[in-house]
Amino acid sequence: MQTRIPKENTHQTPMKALLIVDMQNDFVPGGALAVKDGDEIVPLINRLQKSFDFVVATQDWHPDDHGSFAVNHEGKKIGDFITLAGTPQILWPAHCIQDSEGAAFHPFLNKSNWKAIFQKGTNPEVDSYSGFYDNNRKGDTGLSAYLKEAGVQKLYVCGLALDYCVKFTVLDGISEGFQVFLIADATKAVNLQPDDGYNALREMESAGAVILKSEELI
Ligand code: VGL
Ligand code: ZN
Repeated sequence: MQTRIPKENTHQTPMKALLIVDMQNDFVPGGALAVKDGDEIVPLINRLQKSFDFVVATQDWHPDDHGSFAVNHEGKKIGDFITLAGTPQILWPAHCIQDSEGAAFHPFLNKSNWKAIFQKGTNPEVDSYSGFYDNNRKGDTGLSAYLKEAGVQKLYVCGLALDYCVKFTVLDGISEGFQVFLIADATKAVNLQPDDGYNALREMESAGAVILKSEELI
Protein backbone atom coordinates (compact mmCIF):
# COMPACT_ATOMS: atom_id res chain seq x y z
CA MET A 1 0.00 0.00 0.00
CA GLN A 2 1.09 3.47 -0.75
CA THR A 3 1.59 5.84 2.11
CA ARG A 4 0.39 9.29 1.34
CA ILE A 5 2.95 11.88 2.27
CA PRO A 6 1.24 15.22 2.74
CA LYS A 7 2.65 17.88 0.48
CA GLU A 8 4.17 20.75 2.29
CA ASN A 9 1.63 23.51 2.55
CA THR A 10 3.17 26.93 3.01
CA HIS A 11 -0.14 28.22 4.36
CA GLN A 12 0.19 25.86 7.29
CA THR A 13 3.45 27.50 8.32
CA PRO A 14 2.47 30.06 10.96
CA MET A 15 3.22 33.49 9.57
CA LYS A 16 5.49 35.54 11.79
CA ALA A 17 5.71 39.30 11.93
CA LEU A 18 8.06 41.78 13.55
CA LEU A 19 6.25 44.70 15.19
CA ILE A 20 8.44 47.75 15.85
CA VAL A 21 6.85 49.99 18.49
CA ASP A 22 7.33 53.78 18.52
CA MET A 23 10.98 54.08 17.41
CA GLN A 24 10.61 57.85 17.17
CA ASN A 25 12.92 60.81 17.80
CA ASP A 26 11.02 62.00 20.90
CA PHE A 27 11.68 58.67 22.65
CA VAL A 28 15.46 58.68 22.20
CA PRO A 29 18.06 60.87 23.97
CA GLY A 30 17.55 64.49 22.89
CA GLY A 31 13.81 63.93 22.43
CA ALA A 32 10.91 65.27 24.49
CA LEU A 33 10.22 61.98 26.31
CA ALA A 34 13.62 60.39 26.07
CA VAL A 35 14.08 56.77 27.10
CA LYS A 36 17.59 56.20 28.45
CA ASP A 37 19.72 54.52 25.76
CA GLY A 38 16.64 54.28 23.53
CA ASP A 39 18.74 54.92 20.43
CA GLU A 40 21.08 52.01 21.21
CA ILE A 41 18.56 49.43 19.97
CA VAL A 42 18.28 50.91 16.46
CA PRO A 43 21.14 48.85 14.90
CA LEU A 44 19.81 45.68 16.56
CA ILE A 45 16.28 46.31 15.26
CA ASN A 46 17.75 46.81 11.77
CA ARG A 47 19.50 43.44 12.03
CA LEU A 48 16.35 41.78 13.35
CA GLN A 49 14.34 43.06 10.40
CA LYS A 50 16.46 40.89 8.09
CA SER A 51 15.04 37.78 9.81
CA PHE A 52 11.47 38.74 8.98
CA ASP A 53 9.55 38.89 5.71
CA PHE A 54 6.77 40.78 7.40
CA VAL A 55 7.56 43.97 9.33
CA VAL A 56 5.09 46.56 10.64
CA ALA A 57 5.51 49.57 12.92
CA THR A 58 3.51 51.76 15.25
CA GLN A 59 3.87 55.52 15.57
CA ASP A 60 2.78 57.66 18.52
CA TRP A 61 0.96 60.49 16.73
CA HIS A 62 -0.64 63.12 18.96
CA PRO A 63 -2.47 66.36 18.14
CA ASP A 64 -0.90 69.27 20.09
CA ASP A 65 -3.99 69.55 22.33
CA HIS A 66 -3.63 65.96 23.49
CA GLY A 67 -4.99 65.29 26.98
CA SER A 68 -1.89 63.33 28.07
CA PHE A 69 0.30 66.46 27.88
CA ALA A 70 0.85 68.25 31.21
CA VAL A 71 0.98 71.58 29.37
CA ASN A 72 -2.68 71.16 28.37
CA HIS A 73 -3.85 71.07 32.02
CA GLU A 74 -3.56 74.28 33.97
CA GLY A 75 -1.75 73.91 37.27
CA LYS A 76 -0.56 70.38 36.46
CA LYS A 77 2.97 69.22 35.91
CA ILE A 78 4.71 66.30 34.23
CA GLY A 79 4.23 63.12 36.26
CA ASP A 80 0.96 64.25 37.89
CA PHE A 81 -2.07 62.00 37.58
CA ILE A 82 -5.44 63.12 36.26
CA THR A 83 -8.57 61.35 35.08
CA LEU A 84 -8.86 61.39 31.31
CA ALA A 85 -12.07 60.07 29.77
CA GLY A 86 -12.72 58.16 32.99
CA THR A 87 -9.31 56.46 33.26
CA PRO A 88 -6.24 57.39 35.32
CA GLN A 89 -3.71 59.21 33.18
CA ILE A 90 -0.14 60.17 33.96
CA LEU A 91 0.82 63.50 32.43
CA TRP A 92 3.69 63.52 29.96
CA PRO A 93 5.75 66.25 28.38
CA ALA A 94 4.33 67.20 24.97
CA HIS A 95 5.71 64.57 22.57
CA CYS A 96 5.23 62.99 19.17
CA ILE A 97 3.14 65.87 17.86
CA GLN A 98 1.80 65.04 14.41
CA ASP A 99 4.18 66.05 11.59
CA SER A 100 6.87 67.27 14.00
CA GLU A 101 10.50 66.10 13.90
CA GLY A 102 9.96 64.45 17.29
CA ALA A 103 7.22 62.24 15.86
CA ALA A 104 9.41 61.13 12.94
CA PHE A 105 11.06 57.72 13.05
CA HIS A 106 14.70 57.53 14.11
CA PRO A 107 16.77 58.52 11.07
CA PHE A 108 18.94 55.37 11.18
CA LEU A 109 16.00 52.99 11.38
CA ASN A 110 15.59 50.98 8.19
CA LYS A 111 12.03 51.57 7.02
CA SER A 112 12.42 50.22 3.50
CA ASN A 113 10.67 46.88 4.06
CA TRP A 114 7.78 47.94 6.25
CA LYS A 115 4.37 46.70 5.15
CA ALA A 116 2.39 49.28 7.12
CA ILE A 117 2.55 51.92 9.86
CA PHE A 118 -0.20 52.13 12.51
CA GLN A 119 -0.60 55.54 14.13
CA LYS A 120 -2.05 55.89 17.61
CA GLY A 121 -2.88 58.55 20.16
CA THR A 122 -4.65 60.71 17.59
CA ASN A 123 -7.76 61.22 19.72
CA PRO A 124 -7.03 64.14 22.15
CA GLU A 125 -9.51 62.72 24.68
CA VAL A 126 -7.73 59.46 25.41
CA ASP A 127 -4.16 58.15 25.48
CA SER A 128 -3.14 55.11 23.51
CA TYR A 129 -0.19 53.03 24.65
CA SER A 130 -1.05 49.86 22.78
CA GLY A 131 -0.63 49.65 19.04
CA PHE A 132 -4.01 47.89 18.87
CA TYR A 133 -6.48 49.87 21.00
CA ASP A 134 -6.61 53.13 22.93
CA ASN A 135 -6.46 53.02 26.74
CA ASN A 136 -10.27 52.80 26.92
CA ARG A 137 -10.23 49.94 24.42
CA LYS A 138 -12.60 51.88 22.18
CA GLY A 139 -10.47 53.21 19.34
CA ASP A 140 -9.01 50.51 17.12
CA THR A 141 -5.96 51.19 14.93
CA GLY A 142 -6.84 48.28 12.64
CA LEU A 143 -3.60 46.47 13.47
CA SER A 144 -5.29 43.27 14.66
CA ALA A 145 -7.50 42.90 11.58
CA TYR A 146 -4.53 43.72 9.34
CA LEU A 147 -2.31 41.04 10.87
CA LYS A 148 -5.09 38.43 10.85
CA GLU A 149 -5.90 39.20 7.23
CA ALA A 150 -2.24 38.58 6.39
CA GLY A 151 -2.29 35.24 8.24
CA VAL A 152 0.09 36.36 10.98
CA GLN A 153 -0.02 34.15 14.06
CA LYS A 154 3.32 34.82 15.71
CA LEU A 155 4.07 38.38 16.68
CA TYR A 156 7.59 39.46 17.70
CA VAL A 157 7.61 42.81 19.48
CA CYS A 158 10.48 45.29 19.98
CA GLY A 159 10.87 49.07 20.37
CA LEU A 160 9.97 51.73 22.94
CA ALA A 161 9.03 51.94 25.66
CA LEU A 162 9.09 48.57 27.42
CA ASP A 163 6.98 49.68 30.41
CA TYR A 164 4.36 51.56 28.38
CA CYS A 165 3.67 51.10 24.69
CA VAL A 166 5.57 47.84 24.28
CA LYS A 167 3.90 46.27 27.32
CA PHE A 168 0.37 47.26 26.37
CA THR A 169 0.92 46.21 22.75
CA VAL A 170 2.11 42.79 23.93
CA LEU A 171 -0.85 42.38 26.31
CA ASP A 172 -3.38 43.36 23.64
CA GLY A 173 -1.65 41.12 21.11
CA ILE A 174 -2.13 38.17 23.45
CA SER A 175 -5.79 39.00 24.05
CA GLU A 176 -6.25 39.26 20.28
CA GLY A 177 -5.12 35.65 20.03
CA PHE A 178 -1.60 36.08 18.66
CA GLN A 179 1.31 34.11 19.98
CA VAL A 180 3.44 36.98 21.25
CA PHE A 181 7.21 37.09 21.71
CA LEU A 182 8.96 40.00 23.38
CA ILE A 183 12.52 40.58 22.22
CA ALA A 184 14.02 41.65 25.55
CA ASP A 185 17.28 43.19 24.31
CA ALA A 186 15.51 45.15 21.54
CA THR A 187 13.54 47.36 23.92
CA LYS A 188 14.27 49.88 26.71
CA ALA A 189 12.16 51.08 29.63
CA VAL A 190 11.23 54.59 30.77
CA ASN A 191 11.59 53.38 34.41
CA LEU A 192 9.75 56.22 36.15
CA GLN A 193 10.11 53.76 39.05
CA PRO A 194 13.38 51.77 38.94
CA ASP A 195 11.65 48.38 38.60
CA ASP A 196 9.06 49.32 35.97
CA GLY A 197 10.90 47.59 33.12
CA TYR A 198 11.46 44.43 35.14
CA ASN A 199 7.83 44.38 36.33
CA ALA A 200 6.61 44.88 32.76
CA LEU A 201 8.55 41.79 31.66
CA ARG A 202 7.02 39.72 34.48
CA GLU A 203 3.52 41.00 33.67
CA MET A 204 3.86 40.13 29.99
CA GLU A 205 5.25 36.71 30.86
CA SER A 206 2.36 35.98 33.26
CA ALA A 207 -0.07 36.97 30.52
CA GLY A 208 1.48 34.39 28.19
CA ALA A 209 4.19 36.23 26.28
CA VAL A 210 7.45 34.43 25.55
CA ILE A 211 10.44 36.57 26.51
CA LEU A 212 13.42 35.89 24.25
CA LYS A 213 16.72 37.36 23.12
CA SER A 214 17.50 38.64 19.64
CA GLU A 215 20.32 36.05 19.26
CA GLU A 216 17.60 33.39 19.10
CA LEU A 217 16.24 35.06 15.96
CA ILE A 218 19.24 36.45 14.10
C1 VGL B 1 4.79 56.14 25.11
C2 VGL B 1 4.30 57.43 26.93
C3 VGL B 1 3.48 58.24 26.18
C4 VGL B 1 5.53 54.97 24.55
C5 VGL B 1 3.96 56.92 24.33
O1 VGL B 1 5.74 54.90 23.31
O2 VGL B 1 5.91 54.08 25.34
N1 VGL B 1 4.94 56.39 26.41
N2 VGL B 1 3.32 57.98 24.87
ZN1 ZN C 1 2.30 59.34 23.65
